[in-house]
Amino acid sequence: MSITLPARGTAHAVVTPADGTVEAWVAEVAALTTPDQVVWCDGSAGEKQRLLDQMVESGSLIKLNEDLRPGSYLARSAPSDVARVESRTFICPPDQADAGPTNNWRDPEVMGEELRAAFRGSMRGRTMYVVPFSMGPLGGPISQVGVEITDSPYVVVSMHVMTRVSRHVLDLIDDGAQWVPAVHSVGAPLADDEQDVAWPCNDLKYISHFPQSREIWSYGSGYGGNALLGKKCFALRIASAMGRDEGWLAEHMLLVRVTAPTGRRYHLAAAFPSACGKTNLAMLRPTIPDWSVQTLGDDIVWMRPDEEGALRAINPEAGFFGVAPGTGVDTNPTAIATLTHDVIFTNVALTDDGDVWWEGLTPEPPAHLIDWTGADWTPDSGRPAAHPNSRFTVAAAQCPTIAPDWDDPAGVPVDALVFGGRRATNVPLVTQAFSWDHGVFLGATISSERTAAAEGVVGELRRDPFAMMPFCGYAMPDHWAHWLHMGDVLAPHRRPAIFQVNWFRKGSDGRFLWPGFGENSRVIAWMVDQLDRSRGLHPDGSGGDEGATLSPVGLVPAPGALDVDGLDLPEADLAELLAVDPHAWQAEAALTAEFFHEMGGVPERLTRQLTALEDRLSE
Ligand code: GTP
Ligand code: SPV
Ligand code: MN
Repeated sequence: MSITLPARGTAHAVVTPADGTVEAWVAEVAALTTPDQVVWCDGSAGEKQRLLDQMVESGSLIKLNEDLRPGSYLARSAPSDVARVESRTFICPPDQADAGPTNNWRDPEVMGEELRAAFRGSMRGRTMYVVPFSMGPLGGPISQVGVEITDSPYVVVSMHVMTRVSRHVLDLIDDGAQWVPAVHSVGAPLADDEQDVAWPCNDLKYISHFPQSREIWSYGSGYGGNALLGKKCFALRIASAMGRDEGWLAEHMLLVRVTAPTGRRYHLAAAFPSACGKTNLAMLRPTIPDWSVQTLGDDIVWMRPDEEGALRAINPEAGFFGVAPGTGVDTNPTAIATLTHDVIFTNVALTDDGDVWWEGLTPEPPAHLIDWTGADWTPDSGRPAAHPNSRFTVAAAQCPTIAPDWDDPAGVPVDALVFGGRRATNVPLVTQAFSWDHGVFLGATISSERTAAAEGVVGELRRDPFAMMPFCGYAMPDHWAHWLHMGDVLAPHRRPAIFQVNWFRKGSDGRFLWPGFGENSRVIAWMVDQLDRSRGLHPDGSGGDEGATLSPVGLVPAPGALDVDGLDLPEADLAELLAVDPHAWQAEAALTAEFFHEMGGVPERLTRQLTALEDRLSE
């Protein structure tokens, strides 16, 4: 039997298994954390149901009304454990420079020591579950496998939905597949006869990543990206470092297939910061006739150059962990249709008839609810009934717009890459990059208003390059260099076009200028039109740029090129949506110069892009 150690033979960070086997590693983790029992999971429906029933029994899940929301459950977290904790997220390569200027770095040996102390006895009184999982279809050429150890049954059932949990993963590892060991504990050991709480967690938290040994150790939180370790920890932070080493990309992106009225298909991968509309765009229902969108993924994309020099993409996840508030029939009817059965809701409100509610689900709130904290709520309570970062966990397969081939291991060829953020000012509704390098510059300089998906002041503007600020497992400027390099590897005629969008621009009166949601299909249609032109496929027979006009920040739709037919959009609003104010942009460019300076080590190809922008602005 041939077995490879997770990181090409690198020493483990926290425990040292006798050999490279999963069994030895599990034994070491059990010796450290001292659970009552160890259960190896198989990913079966029976296993999931047993755990769900057990959690209902113990009071950590509420079973929803079987007639209204079959197979569905509500979890309420501790009020201190409601989102990712970036301040306690650590990237621990041996050399601090590899973590870069934006990550919290700790020396791996020091972190190993701290983690050993935290995890010692941390599973006492609990069951330790061993969850073998695949990110991407099992055994696929772009897929990767891992094993999560957790003492949280909520995490196990969530992993069932979000990843492919299977014993076959262990066979792949036996056959030599590289694998990511991931250890999670809620950090709440139980003394003899101590009664458990509904949502155990610890005020002390560690979300620690070891890119060199490709290990993850997470302590103290049971929530989302902190605890479902296949998601942000593996599929973004560890995978981005793998991608740097192995020549691929792991990105915070949605993935869709757009079919135009011509019948031609286009694949778009789009990066937006957390809670900025990836799920909405992934499930877009076009408002313009004869266009359709199929969903491939809503949060993470892995992309690799193929033999033809195209960029092939998969969604490594198997489910959606989506933001509930703001999801309603008007904004995302597809999500509403996805959520009719077999959903785990976390931190939404409970209705009197045993169903769920959140702000934005219906225009009028019910007269009475139990809010996400378990307290009585009425519309005049003066606080939201659902937590702003409340979420649903649901299988991708039950989304009505899921592409029939969404789990094809070979993935899809990407035609366009899109970067976006939440910007009330300056950033136009849509722009196209002049070149790959300019597109990488757009990605590198995204800034966005903070949302409730992580701790921090909501609304505050922050840089979020590639929407990866919280998720890049290595130095951000190196990530940009890697993107530049990937562009060089791709065949010029297969290299995706790059766009930037902003659905969130506001008028001076504070309202959104763009209707958004399904109407975003109009912007997609313009992008597709641009792709057709560049490929000589446009009906007017030209490969020219009649669809676009030059602005200092990129190509913007030419007058009349963006289809706004039937939209109640005043001419002035459209102008404002596409406007580029040179003075405001000079200030943006100055901030970008400052940002690049703070980052240090910015690739010269990007500083040249900044200079070119400054030149265009002063023309
Ligand atoms: P993560 O799962 O946190 O990575 O985020 P996400 O990008 O998938 O977030 P999601 O799609 O759930 O974004 C939800 C928020 O974006 C809600 O507040 C929506 O109302 C808002 N949103 C999404 N699309 C649009 C849009 O086109 N216009 C406007 N104004 N808001 C939008
Ligand atoms: C995000 O915050 O970008 C999410 C949710 O997708 S979590 O998985 O909790 O990170
Ligand atoms: Mn996300």
